[in-house]
Amino acid sequence: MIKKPIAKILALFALLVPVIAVAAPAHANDNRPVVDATFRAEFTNITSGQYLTPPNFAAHGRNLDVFSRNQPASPGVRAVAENGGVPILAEELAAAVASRGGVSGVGHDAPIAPGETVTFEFSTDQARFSLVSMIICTNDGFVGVDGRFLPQKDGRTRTYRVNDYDAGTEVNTENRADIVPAPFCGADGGTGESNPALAENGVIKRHRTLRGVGDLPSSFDWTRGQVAELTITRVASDTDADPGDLVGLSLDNATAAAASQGLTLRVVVLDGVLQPVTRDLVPNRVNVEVSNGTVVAVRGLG
Ligand SMILES: [Ca+2]
Ligand SMILES: [Ca+2]
Repeated sequence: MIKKPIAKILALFALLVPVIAVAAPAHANDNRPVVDATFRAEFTNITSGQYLTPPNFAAHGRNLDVFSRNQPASPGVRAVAENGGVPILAEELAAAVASRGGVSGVGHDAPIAPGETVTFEFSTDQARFSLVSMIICTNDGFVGVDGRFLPQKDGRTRTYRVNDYDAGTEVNTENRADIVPAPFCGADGGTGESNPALAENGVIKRHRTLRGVGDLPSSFDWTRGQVAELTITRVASDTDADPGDLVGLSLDNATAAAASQGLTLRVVVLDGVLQPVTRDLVPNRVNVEVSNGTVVAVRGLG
């Protein structure tokens, strides 16, 4: 029972190798992963009185968790939430996506005023998106998107729920002296450093908005859950490859067609039998099901 599929796989490789070897040089400069797509994000501050830090964002896979409710904030998320430390989180996310895949960045170059919308673009072959932006005139409040899915088809736009969170790292004194020294948080005072005496040692929770316990004016308060809006549009795939076109082709022709799009082909189901495959992820590999020598289904990329 086992010998037959292996023999077929070996035969398949014998079939694949010459075709790919011939086709590869023609695409030496076109080896971008086919699933790379360009996305445009629009991020709007919908408060009446709060500025937001330029949004730190990452597009990533399930192997990266930027933050999670009921979990402690990472050092980078803490730095943003307490002190507007955008570069610190940017460095943390850049290191994370460098080792785990994806792309990260900062969506703007200045604080985002009430009512202002900023637009930024990124390209990625990853499926998920996270964002962190400080509600600046708070102790450790931020808004965030936690690993939500990006639109999967070109032209599609998704609207995201952007929740307000308390990072759980600084006690909410709501005093000007403990808030960052941004002019829009009040003319005098403030600090850009974390005060150990105010360490909260908690976990990320939904923010309860301002409760009026300090000297911050109520003009900085907001309606719970109403801080920012985010939409992301999948503008276009970065190649014109369409793996769906392989269905109906003979294995030979499908292999050649895939190669012409910079893809390699891997048979994961052969005549109804699941094939043993490695679990590595190759962005420009298309996995197909083959029956009687013909591609009958595309089982995804990777
Ligand atoms: Ca998470
Ligand atoms: Ca807090």
